[in-house]
Amino acid sequence: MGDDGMEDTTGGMPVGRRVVLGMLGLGAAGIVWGSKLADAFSRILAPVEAIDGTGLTSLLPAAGRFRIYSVVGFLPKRSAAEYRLRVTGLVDRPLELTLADLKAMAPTRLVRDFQCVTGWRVQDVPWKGVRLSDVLDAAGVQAGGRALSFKSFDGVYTESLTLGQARRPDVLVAYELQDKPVTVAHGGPVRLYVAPMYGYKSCKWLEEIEVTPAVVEGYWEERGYDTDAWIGSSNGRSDDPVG
Ligand SMILES: Nc1nc2c(c(=O)[nH]1)N[C@H]1C(S)=C(S)[C@@H](COP(=O)(O)O)O[C@H]1N2
Ligand SMILES: [Mo]
Repeated sequence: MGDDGMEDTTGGMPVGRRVVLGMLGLGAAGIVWGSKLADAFSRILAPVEAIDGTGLTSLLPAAGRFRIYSVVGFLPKRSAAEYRLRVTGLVDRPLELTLADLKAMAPTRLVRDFQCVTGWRVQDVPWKGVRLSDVLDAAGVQAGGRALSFKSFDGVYTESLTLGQARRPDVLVAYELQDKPVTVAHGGPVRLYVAPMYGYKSCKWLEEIEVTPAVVEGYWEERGYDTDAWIGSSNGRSDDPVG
């Protein structure tokens, strides 16, 4: 199967997973598709979903697996070798971290669901990376710092967290997804993973973390989505919480 297909979320039990998906009535399509085909389908849909304000595309039969989102309508690429993560703003030591620098820091692996605010959820996804709080400690947050502004190297997407939210142990600067390097489609080489919040907080293609004196609203917040995007208690939704 492909690099972000169902089998990757099963922990080595693809058949059991398929049976469960079938019993949940998620549709034959999700079972029969090879993930290559499903991935291609997701890629074709990505630009459509990205501009779909109605959420209608989420009715298409791809439940239980990731859809690939990019608000710019393409997938920005940066190689592992050229990748840098900058930590800027109200910090004692501005940082420019390579992927090797990140991997040299204490790793954390979490297995948590991923839930998009449009309704789809992928269960038990393994994530690995560095705790955002460790990155912040390396830079040294100054007294006036209250929040973080995240920027993507797609050139458009931004996100935010308060410092309190960012320091949770289930918020990662992630370089592995499903126990493999985060693919380009999923926001690699490095993306954010904010376990307890809706997927839009998990900024893909992460290139800068700026420590700010107050929350700076991100791309989707400017378009009406909640800034404190707790799964199950924001955006008018009642999904099961994660974390
Ligand atoms: N840079 C960037 N990050 C992003 C997005 C995006 O369009 N661009 N979409 C967000 C939304 S709404 C979701 S649900 C997840 C989807 O992650 P995936 O594309 O790996 O499935 O990424 C989030 N991070
Ligand atoms: Mo989303």
